[in-house]
Amino acid sequence: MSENQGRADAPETHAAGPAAVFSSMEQVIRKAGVNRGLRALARLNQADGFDCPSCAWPDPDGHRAMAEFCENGAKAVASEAMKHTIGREFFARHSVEELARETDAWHDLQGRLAEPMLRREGASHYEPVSWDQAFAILAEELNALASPDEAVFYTSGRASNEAAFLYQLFARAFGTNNLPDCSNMCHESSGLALKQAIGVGKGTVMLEDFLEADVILCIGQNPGTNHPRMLSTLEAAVKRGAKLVAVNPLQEAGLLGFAHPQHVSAWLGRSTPLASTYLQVKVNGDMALLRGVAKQLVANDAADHGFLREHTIGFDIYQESLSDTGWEEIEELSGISRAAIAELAALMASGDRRVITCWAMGLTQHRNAVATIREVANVHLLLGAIGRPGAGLCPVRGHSNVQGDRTMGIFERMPEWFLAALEKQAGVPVPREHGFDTVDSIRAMHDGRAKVFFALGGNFAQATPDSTFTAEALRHCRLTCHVSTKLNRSHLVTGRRALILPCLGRSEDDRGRIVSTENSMGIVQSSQGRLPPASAELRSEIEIIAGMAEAVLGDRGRIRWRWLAEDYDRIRDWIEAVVPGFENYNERARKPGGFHLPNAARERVWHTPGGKAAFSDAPLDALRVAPGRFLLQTLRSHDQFNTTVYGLDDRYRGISGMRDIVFLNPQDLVEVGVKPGQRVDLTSHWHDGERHLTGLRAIPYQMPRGTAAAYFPEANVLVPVGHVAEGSNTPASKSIEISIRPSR
Ligand SMILES: Nc1nc2c(c(=O)[nH]1)N[C@H]1C(S)=C(S)[C@@H](COP(=O)(O)OP(=O)(O)OC[C@H]3O[C@@H](n4cnc5c(=O)[nH]c(N)nc54)[C@H](O)[C@@H]3O)O[C@H]1N2
Ligand SMILES: Nc1nc2c(c(=O)[nH]1)N[C@H]1C(S)=C(S)[C@@H](COP(=O)(O)OP(=O)(O)OC[C@H]3O[C@@H](n4cnc5c(=O)[nH]c(N)nc54)[C@H](O)[C@@H]3O)O[C@H]1N2
Ligand SMILES: [Mo]
Repeated sequence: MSENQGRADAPETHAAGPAAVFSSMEQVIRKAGVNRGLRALARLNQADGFDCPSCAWPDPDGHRAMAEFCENGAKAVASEAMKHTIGREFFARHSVEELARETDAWHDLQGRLAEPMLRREGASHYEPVSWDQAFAILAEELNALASPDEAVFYTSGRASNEAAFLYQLFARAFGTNNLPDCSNMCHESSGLALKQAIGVGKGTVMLEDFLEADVILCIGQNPGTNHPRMLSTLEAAVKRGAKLVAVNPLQEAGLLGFAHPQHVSAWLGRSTPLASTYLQVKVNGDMALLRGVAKQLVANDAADHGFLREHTIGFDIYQESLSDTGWEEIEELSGISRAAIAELAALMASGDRRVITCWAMGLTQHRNAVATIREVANVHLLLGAIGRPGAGLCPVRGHSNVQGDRTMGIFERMPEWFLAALEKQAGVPVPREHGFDTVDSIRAMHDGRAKVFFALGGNFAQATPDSTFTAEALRHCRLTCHVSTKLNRSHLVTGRRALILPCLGRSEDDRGRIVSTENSMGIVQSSQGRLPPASAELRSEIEIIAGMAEAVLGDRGRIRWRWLAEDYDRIRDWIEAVVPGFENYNERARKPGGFHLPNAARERVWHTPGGKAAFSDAPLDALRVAPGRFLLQTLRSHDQFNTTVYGLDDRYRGISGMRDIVFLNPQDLVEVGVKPGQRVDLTSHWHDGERHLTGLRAIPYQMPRGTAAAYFPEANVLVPVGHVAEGSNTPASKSIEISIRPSR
């Protein structure tokens, strides 16, 4: 099918292979140039190089291949290492209004931000501003607030540990815990569910566990696109005899098979089949599926009774809720047959029960996300599949340092022990009242309770729910300020005044200094950029935070910001003094391969209120939509990193040259009354009203009836700001009730 530009062909049946290599090299050379691009790739994820800015999947401990990166890591580096820069001439040529009319892909192509820019009140264009003037404006606006709580300090997950620590220290020394971050929209539900269930908000497995697992579940995750390096791990596990079970409404190529781009066989057209079982669950049907698995495990008397007795609480009540749940309900809500569920339960209980469950946004972005992830934990507790080799829980993080940022205190609700330790180390009072998370921040800006918005990275205007409402919120601010590497929409949806502060990217030389990051499995490693900076005006994030802190706080608090920022070892010494697990930080961060942070649950020590791992007996439910309506999930294409759109292809799903599409079951197309490729209008429904997205092309795809899928961030206009996961306040970006009709 094709219309104007854009084509939909049959989806692929495996991921990577030679096409992945061609696609990444093309991007690298076109954007960064042969020299700069290949130099960057040579240092990517090497022990003495820089941490890949794409995903948070860990690097192999021992041998590293010469090219330890994937297609999408290469695209991320190409985008960051671009040789083109945009400064005063660019912004003089284009008004803010003009720039706002361009697409996200166009923004990314313009090049690296080169110098600090200011949009004055009422001005149509940005103009250059000196760093000192920029800091003075921040000081003027922040110090004019009636309360420090009228400021919001957002973080995206690329900030290094050192930058993140200094940043939260500044926000708290200034007097607020308003530290929302991208995690609030991402794995917040996992963090909360795991904290409740096992006492730590992180996963419990290491890379080596994948080499011992018998069964690996991959639920609500598309690793072929979003964690491509994970495919080599899965391939090795499957070749060794482990079974991979995929749970996903869509058949994703990266779960079906893999052709390792560094192996000759892939170039000969051979791939390794991956998932041996593929359960096309209904959107939001996972809790029912997992409860069905648990019910069957108990019926088979397959529970690990020794583990239950010694390590868990709440099993009795949970067992009652299992018997109270009927198979009909389980089948109806999950869309999976009882027989298939029984088979999965038998597989998981076979042999030594070395089971790993991996998951990502397909579980975290639903109203009942926390309950669903606790159901994952329930199943693992039943099997005793946690805290032993080859078994455990594996939330697969998104941004490369999102986990580290949280460890560093980027969180609106840090626990008392952290705040007390920070206060002691810094010698300044630290506020205790909880701050705003992402959704709260949007509301607070919208209704005037927050007036200054500052972002360390990210693209708040585009990543958040209800783009129209969020844009209004940002426009209500007195000042919006972004520390960024690339132009994005958040620079164009401004408060009364706006600043863009351009910073070094991870691939660039920061006068020889190193920073560090924590990956998805709790390994802390150093990262050192080597490329010459894209512009001489760029500063490191740490220098920018210190410059702002000095201007805003002056002598208040007596923290020597500049002294800390001069030598990052000093910041690491402070981190060591505040955060447990960072003993000899400076020395250990410099060791090749870094070091592991302690993880009590991995040792079967449970830091929960009851001192044991806890079952959850949350009532079983799934989002049901009104008759004739659809459940829409928003997902990533293969050619984007979150809001950064590299291109218009979604190769594995057979899509080229378009993003304005909605995937539907072929029979549902008939029901809506449209042909493949015909335009439809979507309306989302929530009790606060309706939102619209018009003119999407309907693309038939093998997926459960009644469900739909469209791309993030274009479909964010449809996500209601108030429809969030209970407990974690994460926007339910995968559970949007919509109606569909042919465009007129
Ligand atoms: N190249 C690249 N890499 C990335 C990113 C990127 O944008 N591009 N983003 C990074 C970030 S921040 C993150 S958080 C991760 C995101 O990684 P993913 O979570 O893999 O990203 P999504 O595209 O949101 O995919 C969600 C998957 O969940 C499935 N799904 C949706 N709803 C349900 C459901 O109800 N049940 C189940 N079982 N499945 C469901 C979708 O079909 C899809 O396969 O990737 C990180 N890595
Ligand atoms: N509908 C819907 N919405 C979603 C999601 C979804 O699945 N569906 N996913 C959610 C998820 S999982 C996440 S994590 C969020 C992501 O939300 P964000 O983290 O806010 O968004 P990104 O697109 O990752 O941010 C990209 C911008 O970061 C800047 N940047 C890149 N590298 C650096 C750097 O090294 N330093 C600095 N200072 N800036 C840098 C660039 O200017 C770039 O434009 O979006 C969420 N929103
Ligand atoms: Mo994320």
